[in-house]
Order: sequence, then C-alpha cells, then structure tokens
Amino acid sequence: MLLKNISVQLLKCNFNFRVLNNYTRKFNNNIIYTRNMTSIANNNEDEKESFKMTNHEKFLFDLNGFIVLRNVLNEDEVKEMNDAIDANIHKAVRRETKGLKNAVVNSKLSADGSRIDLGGMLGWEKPHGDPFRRLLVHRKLAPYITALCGEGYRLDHHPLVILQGKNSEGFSLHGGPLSGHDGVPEGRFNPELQYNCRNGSIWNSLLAMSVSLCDSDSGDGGFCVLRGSHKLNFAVPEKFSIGELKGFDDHIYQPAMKKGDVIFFSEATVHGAMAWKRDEQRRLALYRFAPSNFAYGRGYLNNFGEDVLEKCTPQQKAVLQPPFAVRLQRKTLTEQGEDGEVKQYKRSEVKMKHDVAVFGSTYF
Ligand SMILES: O=C(O)CCC(=O)C(=O)O
Repeated sequence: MLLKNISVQLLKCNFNFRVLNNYTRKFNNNIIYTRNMTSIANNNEDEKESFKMTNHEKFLFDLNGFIVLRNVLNEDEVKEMNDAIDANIHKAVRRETKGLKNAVVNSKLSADGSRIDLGGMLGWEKPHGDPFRRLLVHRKLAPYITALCGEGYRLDHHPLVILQGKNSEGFSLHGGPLSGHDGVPEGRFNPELQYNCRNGSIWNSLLAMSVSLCDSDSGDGGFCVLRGSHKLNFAVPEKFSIGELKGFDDHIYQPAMKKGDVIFFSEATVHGAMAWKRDEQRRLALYRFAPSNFAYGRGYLNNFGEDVLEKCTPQQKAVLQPPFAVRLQRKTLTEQGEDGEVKQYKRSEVKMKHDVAVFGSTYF
C-alpha cells in the first residue's frame, strides 16, 4: 500500500492522513457492467490507492461548507493545464463592461483591473483538452465529488478558467441557502443552492471544485468564504456581502493556495473573492457538479459543446449526461473515477415494456 501526500487544510490547521484500502469491487446483482476500464499505469490491484473522503474530512466539510485539499495535482499535471491555457489564451474574454463586473465599485472587494474568463476547455483537441476532461473523473477527485454529490454525479456548468492580473477585482459574496440581493426578495429559501446531510451522507445541490494553477498567500486575494454559512438562517446583509460591514474580516477566510491544491465548496456556502494583489497572474479552473438528478445550468442541452463527447472516455461521458435518476439505467461512474468501470442499474424488462405501452417510450 502506498502513502500519498494529500493533506487537508482548514481553518489554517493541517491534517495529513490517508486511509489506505485496496479497491473493493462490490457491486450487487442489480448492476450491469458496461465497460471494464483499467486505464491507470499501475495495474497491480493491491497497489492502487484509495482516495476516499475520510470521516474527518466529512466532519470538516459539514462544519464549514468547504474543504481545501493539498497537493492533489502534481507538477506535471499543473504544467499541462497551464500550457493548454497559454496555447488558448487568445480566446480569453475580459469582464470589462459595467454589467459584467463582479464587485461593487469602490467596495472592499473592488479593484481597477477586470477578471478574465476562458471557457471551452472540454472541446480542446489533444493534448490541451485532456487534462481538463480528465478532471471530470480524476482518481483523486471522483471519490470526493461522489461523497459530496452522490453516486452518478454530473457536470452542471461549463468549466471555467479564471485569470486575474495584479490589482484586479474580486467577487462580492454570493451563493447560500437563502436568496440574496440580485432582484429576488431577500432571505427566502433558495431551492437551487442547498446543503444537507442525512445519516452520514452529504448532499449538495451544486458543488464547486476550484483547482488552483498558481500560488497565493493569505492576503494576496482570491477565493474567500463565510465559514458555516451553508447552514445560515438569516440573509447575509447586503453591505456585508460587499465587505462594507463590521465583522467582515473576522468571519471571512481566504485560504493560501499552492499550485495543484483543490477547494471543494458547496454553492450553498456564501463565498466570493478578494481583489487580487499578487504580482503573478491568478489562475484557476472552476468546475461545478450536481447530483445525478439535479440541474442548475443548461450546458447539458448541447452536450457541453460541439464534439466534446467524441473526445471523452466512457467515464467522462457518464459525467456529461443530462440530469435523471440513477435507477433509470443511468451510466454511473464508480467512486474510483477514471480507474473504475462505468456501471448501470438494471430496470426490469417488464417495467420498461409497460412504459413503452403507456408512454410510447422506454422510460417514463
Ligand atoms: O474567484 C473565485 O475564486 C470565486 C469564483 C466564484 O465564486 C464564481 O465564479 O462564482
């Protein structure tokens, strides 16, 4: 068994731990194997690692609404992504117009420079698109997304690369389980962004995965979060969300990040970004995942872009399916991600025939 260096940091404490298990392939009789993928370099079953989310990590996520994983991607993986971004940098779009600004002018989170967005990575040709497609099913990430969104998780938004030069604006606090200040009545239950935990199973209606492609220290700016706000019961005051209310600095946490670190946060946790102050360009890849039968975005309606599916492995394709329940024969990733088979629950012949008789279609 191997010990690898993924560590979790939260509230500035470091915990290094890995539960080392052999892979267990325990599927019950209700599952059809559609493909046996053994795509990893090391084919020795005994030496594969388990990257399962530990109970301690679940405790921290439940407490705070986010978790920071250290050293998830290695230097080569980060370089591949940065090279791909460099090769496609001409496609990046500056959020320059007034209506595209993410922070209120002259607020604590604002700055002169604009944030820059780059999309379409899933459709990039080899080799540039590969590391971005791989993140959908990466062996070190899939167990976490499964633990946080459930079996059969799906990509919800188009993934986004965010680029920021020195002195560029942050992002006013947003998200959270109650509606905010964007035109809807304040403080109502927000059905789109919710967190729940029942009998030890965590559920997020929308989960963000932010992969850091640059280093930053505390105080440099970047992602910030209001700890524990996935469970709040009172709307965040508007002035607080722009950093202009007493107590903001005491309650907002901006983690220091290294290249290859990953933040998982519930979109039900109020979050945003501090203005970027570091000399080096800020770079991150932001993915949003949802449970199998949930959708916020509409990217799935065009399969996340022309020709994307043709470039994907069976595991990656499974994550790009539209929202519907796992029991309706959804092609489902195992928590081993890229290393596991794509499985499918069986629906009885008799029920499928009945649906055809009633609805003229195999599924209701
Ligand atoms: O800049 C960040 O890290 C936060 C991004 C964010 O919250 C968003 O794009 O919705």
